Amino acid sequence: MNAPQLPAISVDARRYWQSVERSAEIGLGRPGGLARVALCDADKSMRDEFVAWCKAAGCSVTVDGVGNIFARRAGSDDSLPPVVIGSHLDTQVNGGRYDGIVGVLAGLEVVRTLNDLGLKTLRPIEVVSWTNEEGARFSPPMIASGAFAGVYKPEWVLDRKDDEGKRLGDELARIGYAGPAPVGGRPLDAYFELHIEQGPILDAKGIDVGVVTHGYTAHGFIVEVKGETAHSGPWPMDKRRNALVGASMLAVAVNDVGWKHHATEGKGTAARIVAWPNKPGILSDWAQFTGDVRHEDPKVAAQMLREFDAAMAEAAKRSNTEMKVLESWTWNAELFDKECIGLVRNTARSLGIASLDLPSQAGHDAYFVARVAPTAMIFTPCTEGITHNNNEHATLERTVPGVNVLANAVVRRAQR
Ligand code: HGY
Ligand code: MN
Ligand code: MN
Repeated sequence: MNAPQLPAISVDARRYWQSVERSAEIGLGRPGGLARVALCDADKSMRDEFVAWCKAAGCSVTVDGVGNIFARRAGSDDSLPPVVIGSHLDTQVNGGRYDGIVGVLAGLEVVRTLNDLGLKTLRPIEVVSWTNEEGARFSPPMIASGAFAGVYKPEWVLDRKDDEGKRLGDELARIGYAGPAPVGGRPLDAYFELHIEQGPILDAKGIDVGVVTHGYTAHGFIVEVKGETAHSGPWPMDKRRNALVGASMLAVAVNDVGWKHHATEGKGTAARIVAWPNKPGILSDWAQFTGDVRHEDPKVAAQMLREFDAAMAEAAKRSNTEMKVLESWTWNAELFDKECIGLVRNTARSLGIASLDLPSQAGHDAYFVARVAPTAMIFTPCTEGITHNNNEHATLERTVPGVNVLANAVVRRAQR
């Protein structure tokens, strides 16, 4: 069914970067950063802006039941499954202005460039912005791409609550993005995600394009700790059941597991502790601990999880509390598609753009989409790998080569 290959295309760098800079004005956080957490008012403003841009570029826009936004550019044979480009527009609480955003807006720029050139691809092209990739407000991360991939049920996603008890589904309705489209269950020809590397390698090596060959396996968990309130003063140490102490022991334990595997780039993260009553003068009888362990080798990641589980049993004993894993999630990306990876690598070569194969240590929506469609990722440099921090930095000059590789790889894929 192959259609004739189209000539190599170049995106409009200035226009692309203006869109990135406009996004950087919506949901300001600390100086230079963003705090555009999922489904807040700023996320609504950014969604509205993105939808307006897509419609102005002639796309039809649909929103699914968990707020994923799909902007579609028709193909000459519109019955064919689309080639999809995507990432996320929500940010961490102290987020940067590039994480996720450069990928969604790269997809929009591909559409705009094809419009400029009057080129029609055989297959439709869609640009997607996934809801709540970060998981900063609603846990777990990547929840909406997970629903699209059938990993989570939409009802379960809609019932997730934030720290104020607000329900994800209600917040979607409040901002006008509780969409009518079914969540997932439709074929995609392929999915490509451009994302900043969130590591130092490309920046340090002066290479502008990363070909992501695989992802680290991550095991995330939320542990509930139950104890007993008591007076901080008279209550004897040997009778104490302080849930805050139990959760703190878990924080140290996951950090120790990370250090134990540091030599092979293993990571152990203590991400969050909440406790009640968490007040002076009284011991806490409830706590929740969130963390994760990660490793490039799935077998070592599993070993790290076992080590954490053993430490949890020890911590429960030492703190005289009850501990239970409330929730857990696993990401890995050995599922990235060899043909799509090869297409990215060969496209870079044909454009004379140097590239480097490397793994992803951060989780991405592509990890879940890879379970339902051939998927590949393209990394672009971020300065010193700084990310999830308002000092996250990227440049037009070192990002646009990746956008051109994306554009040409997608067009080639959309012609077959
Ligand atoms: O946690 C992660 O790696 C992703 O950024 N949510
Ligand atoms: Mn991201
Ligand atoms: Mn992120």
